[in-house]
Amino acid sequence: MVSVWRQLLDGATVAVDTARDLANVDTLKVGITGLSGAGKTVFMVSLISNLLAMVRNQGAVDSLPAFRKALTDDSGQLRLLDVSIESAGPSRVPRFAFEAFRSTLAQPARPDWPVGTDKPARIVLRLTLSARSTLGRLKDTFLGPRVVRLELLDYPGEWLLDLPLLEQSYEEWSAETLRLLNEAPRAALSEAFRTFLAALSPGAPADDRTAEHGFQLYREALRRCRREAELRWLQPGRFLTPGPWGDVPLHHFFPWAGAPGPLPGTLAGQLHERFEAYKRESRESFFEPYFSAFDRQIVLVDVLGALFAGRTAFEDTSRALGRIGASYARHLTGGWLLGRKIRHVAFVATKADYVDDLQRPHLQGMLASMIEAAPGAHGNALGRSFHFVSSIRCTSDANAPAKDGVVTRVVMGTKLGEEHQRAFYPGIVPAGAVPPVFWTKPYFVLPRLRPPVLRPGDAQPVDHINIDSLLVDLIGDAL
Ligand SMILES: Nc1nc2c(ncn2[C@@H]2O[C@H](COP(=O)(O)OP(=O)(O)OP(=O)(O)O)[C@@H](O)[C@H]2O)c(=O)[nH]1
Ligand SMILES: [Mg+2]
Repeated sequence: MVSVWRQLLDGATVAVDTARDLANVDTLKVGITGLSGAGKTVFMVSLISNLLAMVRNQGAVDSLPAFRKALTDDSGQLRLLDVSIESAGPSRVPRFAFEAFRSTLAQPARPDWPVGTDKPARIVLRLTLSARSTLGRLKDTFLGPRVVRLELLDYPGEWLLDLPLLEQSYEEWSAETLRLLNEAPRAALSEAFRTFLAALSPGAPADDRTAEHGFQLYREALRRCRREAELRWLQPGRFLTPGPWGDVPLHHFFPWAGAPGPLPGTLAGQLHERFEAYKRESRESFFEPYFSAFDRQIVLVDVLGALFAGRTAFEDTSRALGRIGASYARHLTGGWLLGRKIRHVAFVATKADYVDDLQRPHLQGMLASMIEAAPGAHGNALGRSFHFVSSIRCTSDANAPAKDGVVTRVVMGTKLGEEHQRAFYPGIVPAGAVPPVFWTKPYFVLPRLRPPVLRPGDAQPVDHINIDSLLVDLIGDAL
C-alpha cells in the first residue's frame, strides 16, 4: 500500500516538475559555423569556458563585462544564477568535446590549438536565470527560476555553400560552375577534369564508372583550388567536407553542359538525377532537421586570413560569403522550408588579436562590405549584425619605438614553435571595401601564434576580445 502511495506521490512530483519545466524551460538553438579554419572550435571553447567561469568563479576576473551588465537586475544582482553543461542524452549528433579541446590548450609545457574538425558537434548549456522584474521574481518563488537551454551546434560552413545550390537546376549550376572553371586561377587547377569533359560524347550512356571518375577529377580540382589558391567558392559543399555521409554514389556527379538534355539512360540523365538527389538529401539530412531549427546563427569569418591570401582568394571568399549572406537575407524574412525563422544572424570577423586596438573595428567594416557586395545580400538588414572577436587572445597591444617621431602601434605575440615574443605589424587594414591600391603592396604573412597557457579547470576564464558584446547582441533579448 505504502509503495502505491509512494508511486502516486512520486508520479505527482514528476508531474509538477514536468509542468514547472514546461513553464520554465526555454530552448535557444544557436548554429555556429564558418569555412574551415575560421575559428569555430576555438570560439566554442572560449565561449563555454567564459560562461562557466562567470558563475563558478565569482572571485576571478570578470571576463564577460558587457554580458554581466546586460544580465544585472534593477537591484544590482546578477540574474545568471548558474551555468552547467547538460548531459548529451541519446543524441545522434556527436557531443562537442569541450573538455578535451580545453585541456589541449591548458598543457603547461606546450599549449596547442585543437585539431581541425569536419563533422557537426553539439553541446547544451543550461543557464538558470532569475526574472528581470520584481513581479517576475515573485513568480520565481512559486515556479523556480527560469532555465534557458542554450543548444550550440558547430557545423562546417562549407555546407552553407549548398544553400544557393538548392535553388538552382543542374543546368544552371553546371553553366555557372564551368564558366568559373574556365577562368584563372581555376582553369590551370582543373585541367585534368576539363580534358575529361572535352572527351565526353554528348550522347554518352549512363555509366557508374564514368560518373565516379568524373566526380573524382572534379573533386581533385576543388581540392587544388582550396589548397593551392585558397579559393572558397567551391561547390557542392559536401565534396570537400563530406561529414558523416562519406564518399557515396550520391556524390558521383560533376558539372557538365555538353549534353543536349537529361534523357533517361544517358550519362547526362544520370548526373541530373544525382544532382537532384543530392539537393533532396541535403535538405532532408541537414537543412530541415538542423538548419531550419536554429533560432540564431553565428557565421565566423577569418577576414584577415582571406585578406592576406591575396586578391583572388579574397574576392573568392567574398563571393562565397556574399552568396551565403544573400540566402540568409531571404530566409531571415521568409522563414526556411516552413521551419522556424532564424531571428538573428551575427557575422563575426575572428582572430582580431592579429591587429592592434586602433584597427580592430576596421575588420567589422571590411566584413560587412564583403558580404554586402553580393547581389541580394543586402536584403532585409533587420536581424543581422557584424562583429569582430578574438576567441583566445594571443597578443597584447604596444607602441613600436618611434621612427622619425612617428609611433607605430603593433601587437606583441609568440609565433607557434618559438619561445619569445616579438612585435607584429600587419600594416593598415582597410575599414570597408578593399581599395585596388591595397593589392599593389606585398602582403603580410599571417603567422600562427602560440596560444597562451589556459589555466586548468573547465570553469576558468579565457582572455578574449568582444565575445561578451557579441553575446549581448545575439541572445541578450531572450534571457
Ligand atoms: N591568434 C588567434 N588565432 C586564432 C584564434 N582563433 C583561432 N585561431 C587560429 O585559427 C586556427 C583554426 O581555429 P579552429 O577553431 O580550429 O577553426 P575551425 O573553424 O574549427 O576549423 P575546422 O575545424 O578545420 O573547420 C587555430 O588553430 C588557431 O591557429 C584567435 O582568437 N586568435
Ligand atoms: Mg573545428
